[in-house]
Amino acid sequence: MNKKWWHDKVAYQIYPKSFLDTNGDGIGDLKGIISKLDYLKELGIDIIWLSPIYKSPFIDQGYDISDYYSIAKEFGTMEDFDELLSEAKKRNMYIIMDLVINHCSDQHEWFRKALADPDGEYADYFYFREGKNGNPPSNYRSYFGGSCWEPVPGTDKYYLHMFAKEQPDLNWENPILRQKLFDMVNWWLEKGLAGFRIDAIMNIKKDLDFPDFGPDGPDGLSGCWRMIESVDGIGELLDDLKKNTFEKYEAFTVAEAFNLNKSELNKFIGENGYFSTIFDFSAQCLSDGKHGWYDSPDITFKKWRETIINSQLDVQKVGFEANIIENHDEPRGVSRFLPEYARNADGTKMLGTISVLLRGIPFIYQGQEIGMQNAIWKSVDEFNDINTIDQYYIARKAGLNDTDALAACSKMSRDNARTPMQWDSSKNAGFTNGTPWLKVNSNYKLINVDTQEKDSDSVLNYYKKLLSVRKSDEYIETFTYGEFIPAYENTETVMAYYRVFNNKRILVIANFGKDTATVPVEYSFKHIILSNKGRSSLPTTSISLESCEVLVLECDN
Ligand code: TEU
Ligand code: CA
Repeated sequence: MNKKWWHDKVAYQIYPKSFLDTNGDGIGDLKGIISKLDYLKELGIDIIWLSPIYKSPFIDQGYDISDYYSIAKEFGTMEDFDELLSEAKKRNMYIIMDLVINHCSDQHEWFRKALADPDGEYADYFYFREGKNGNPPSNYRSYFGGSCWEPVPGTDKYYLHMFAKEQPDLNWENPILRQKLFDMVNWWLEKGLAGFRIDAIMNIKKDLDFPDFGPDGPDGLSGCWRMIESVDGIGELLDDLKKNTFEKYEAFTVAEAFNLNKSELNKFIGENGYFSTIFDFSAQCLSDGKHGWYDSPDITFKKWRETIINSQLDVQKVGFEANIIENHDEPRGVSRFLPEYARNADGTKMLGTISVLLRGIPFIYQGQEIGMQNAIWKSVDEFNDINTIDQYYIARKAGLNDTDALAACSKMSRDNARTPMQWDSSKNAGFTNGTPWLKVNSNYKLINVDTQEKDSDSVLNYYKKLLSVRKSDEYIETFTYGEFIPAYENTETVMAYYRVFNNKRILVIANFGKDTATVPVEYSFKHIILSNKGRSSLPTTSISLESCEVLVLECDN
């Protein structure tokens, strides 16, 4: 395998709106990010992914871009952005941006021009289609509810939007549009960007027949995702994208690509794949409900363990996946993957260790390093997210009362990860002097950066150790390239794996159970690399792990 510059890096996702506000408007900004670069450097971060910071009406928090070449005024200016790039560079850190090219905002000039002349060239930047017998062209439900088709005023046509109606889908079949997108990507790469996280990329290839599917909900519609799941030909588009942009710059790209088959992995993330890496969402997908969040199943430990293990085994034959426990679309990992008795500092460290030492690129989401948790939501009015509000009404329509619908949304809401970053125990968790755009989690006095910096035993200080171990001269190759070998799979509560490279073998082992778990030693141990409970003596014949205990051990290979 040819080594790439990003193979051994650790990444961190910033959700700018909720990171740090420096001018009191209640919205995080670029100056806030710049002021925390040293914090991130010290944590052990190399690559920073910024969720969208482009000009936007913020219908979907910036995932609706109205100008790909400007910075949203809420976040600052292009000068601020250039400063961020150069300050990151000084610290040997890399900035990647979100690339949202399946759709743009309805306020983008392309879409305005398309509406102004529905038969003109800009209409062909989008999917404008005639209706069928007074109905939309097909029966698709968008991800955020309602039909995917919105009437084009003054015509008998509709335009396609797989997300909100303010997010019209871009027509990737149009070579002129493609070239404009490539030019834009190259413009940012020329500026010194290290790469992109690529949004909803599986959505760019449509079935141009737009066939109807059998209804799958009481609204009589069928999820639009069925169309993209059943169409071929995305590969050519992705290859074209890569060859015209990323490849020339050795850019690092991480795609949001759901539902890939094993057999497609090589094309996506193999040596000559379309992308550097893709996120492993397999554990997140375990809570997909059949009809929505209200029927989302609980995740059992065994299912979660099996899912992570299978995914690691499949991917390591091919390339690298990006490992997460949470992101801006998902609930907090601690609240989701840990049983209630484990949602404490030890459990948080344990979950972090298992995730960060997997084979692949670790992505840490802001606040994960201090163990931020889901918020307690008291009313649907507290949510801001378009998706959450839609899911609340889906639950109500399915017959749930307010309390149960709210509980379903509280468990799954994207706003759980979007509450402001908890910096200290002062008002608004030190996030803003003004009124935060989304409420601060009420636990901020217990969980915040400042308190944890002062406590040598904190989650934050543990994460620092964890990342420095992963990146240490001694172990970096093992954790980067080492084979992943699952261990103790037949136990009830132990999640464990070896990482093996050349003459080094490391065991990562954790007990997710409520009681102590004991397993026999398979390889004798040399040295404890990491322990979340301050263990200092090496296990000899058996390993007994307390509840929520994790150990990283170097073995005699
Ligand atoms: O998410 C795309 C995506 O995966 C959604 O279909 C997802 O299933 C949905 O958000 C469930 O909550 C990306 C971004 O990460 C998300 O924040 C945006 O809202 C979306 O694209 C549209 O740009
Ligand atoms: Ca601000």
